[in-house]
Amino acid sequence: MAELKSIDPAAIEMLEVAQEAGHETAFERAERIKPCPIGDEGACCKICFMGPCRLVGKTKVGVCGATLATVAARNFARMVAGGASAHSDHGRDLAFTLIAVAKGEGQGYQIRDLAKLHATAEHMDIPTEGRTKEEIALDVGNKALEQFGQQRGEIIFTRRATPKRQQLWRELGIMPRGVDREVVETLHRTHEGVDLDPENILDHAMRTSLADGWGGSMIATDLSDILFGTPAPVQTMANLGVLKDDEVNLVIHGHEPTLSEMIVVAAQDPELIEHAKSVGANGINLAGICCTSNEILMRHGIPPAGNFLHQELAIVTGAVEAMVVDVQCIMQALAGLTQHYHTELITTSPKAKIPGATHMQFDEHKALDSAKELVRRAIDNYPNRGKTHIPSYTGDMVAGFSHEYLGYMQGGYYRGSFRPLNDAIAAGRIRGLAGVVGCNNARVPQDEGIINTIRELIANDVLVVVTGCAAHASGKFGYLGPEMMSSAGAGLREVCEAIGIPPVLHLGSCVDNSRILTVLTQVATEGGIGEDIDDIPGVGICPEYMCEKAIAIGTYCVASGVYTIFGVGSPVAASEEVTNLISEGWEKKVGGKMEFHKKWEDIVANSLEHIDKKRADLGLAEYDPDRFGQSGDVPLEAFFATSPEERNLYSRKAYVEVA
Ligand code: BF8
Repeated sequence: MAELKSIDPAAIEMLEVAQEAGHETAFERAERIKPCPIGDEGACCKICFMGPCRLVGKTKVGVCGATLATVAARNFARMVAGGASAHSDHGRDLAFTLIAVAKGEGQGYQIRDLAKLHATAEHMDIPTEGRTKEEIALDVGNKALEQFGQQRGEIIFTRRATPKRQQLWRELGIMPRGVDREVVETLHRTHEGVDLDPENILDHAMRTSLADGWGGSMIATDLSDILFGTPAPVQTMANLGVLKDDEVNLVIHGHEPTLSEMIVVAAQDPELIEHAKSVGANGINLAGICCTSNEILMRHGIPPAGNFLHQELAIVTGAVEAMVVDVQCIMQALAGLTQHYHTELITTSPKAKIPGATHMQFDEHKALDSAKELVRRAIDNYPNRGKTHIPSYTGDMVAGFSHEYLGYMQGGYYRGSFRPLNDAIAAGRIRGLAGVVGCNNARVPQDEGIINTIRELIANDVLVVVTGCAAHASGKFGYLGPEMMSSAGAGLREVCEAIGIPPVLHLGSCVDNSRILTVLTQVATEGGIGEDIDDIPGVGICPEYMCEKAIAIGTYCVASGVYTIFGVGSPVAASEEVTNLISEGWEKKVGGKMEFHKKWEDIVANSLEHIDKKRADLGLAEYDPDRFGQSGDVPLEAFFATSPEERNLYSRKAYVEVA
């Protein structure tokens, strides 16, 4: 039974443990609670109190006369606003942290990446010559903050897009002005009785999403790099097996790197390590869940205990002394579940409290003190540990591929560029590019869509970049290790071997999808495979999306020119008009389109078809899997000889063999 819920053997094992203990998890709740079929497809309008109106059957309009398309478009736009708010508020908090550090008020923090500070300042027209790093950082922090409240003009990082794309956004009237302004305007337009034209609503949804991708998220990424360092490759392991039976396990869960960075520092404090030993533990073991995990993984190699659907399973191991959470993707169920274990659930953000959890508010001005207190608390809880069950599964992985590092690895310090990548795509060694990103969703088997999509893509010579929970899945299944070259097509494998990279590259957390925008723009700017993002043979894929943030990311990818495919099912399926507006309609406007395909096989087929079409449009050589090398052919023959059903399970078999 549990096997159908996840393809991850660690999850399957822990679900059985939870079941034996009589504890329900999201996996069972998703089975028990069927989705509301009306809301599921975008046909429920609960914007005013004459409703909620369910636009099904003969009911074609709501009490106010709103059509199904208007309702579905409004619901969609509100999802984008919700997602954009989450990413952008995260970016805003980093601006506050940078300002505090620049003023000497950010205890424990420092400006780690001077080169990135200078590069960011340059992008913001902030002078650097003859100024201290604190002076520059203060200006960068303040300029970043301005992007949120700006009322007119253009969000500053949109100038990083190609000139052609910037011009297109201006012509379409979707160039974002300020982050907060676009989000507020979405809420206004979608209030009862305001914007009732589905197309106009969806245009503004694009504008709002651009304020996220090229605004809030990009600010979050850049300022994190300045404060904590721009990632470079690190080696570690992923999955619940990273928890340790003989050490204090502190799991950090959520999204913002400010607190987790300090916890990494605190966990190395000799006094605290001694304290851990004094309570009988052999040390302090940090692990992560969700995107906070990605942040400290990318910069310090802290191992991820898993992705979104692992948060409850980590508690069920009985081996977690404290789960420290900040914001986003934190299940309320953790509070109830921790009652059955010694684990202390600790909330740290004033924005995110959970009844039943301990609240220890994090103050960035006393960051190190706060972090030490949290680590001490976890240590003090170690003697309360009862029986544990840690599954032995881990996947070896390499993470830390910032866009700066991608340039560096292709040409070295002096000649860093995207030319080798463009040449490989033009020659057909690499068929195309794919970003596989996003969540787990308890409504579909965990990791199945992500892993099978990635496996098929690399086998077909598509270079894959991953972020968010899709990156965790890739790590768990060994896809982020160089060994996976043997599963790549011959051409892709040649490139990976030449550069020394796995065929799947971990680019970071979900706000780091902004790195993908930067990479694609650099590829377009390098030349040879088009002038803009929509010319590039590439796709964006979110196989197991779960939340509004994913929809916001998908929308800014589309508005930036990317064909973006989601799995699970469409939140606007009830309206054919909206379905067409966000696919063919958006493609005509911005070159990217959004589609939803429930089966990963369809996601792969559509992706490859699109990549080949873009190759043909560019006049590039037709993709031929046999043109390059012989390496990689043997395992692939076996792989392609299997039926799609067998391939569905192939990843897991391979994983179990590796494990
Ligand atoms: O921001 S991928 S489940 S953890 S929302 Fe959440 Fe989705 Fe995971 Fe990261 Ni992104």
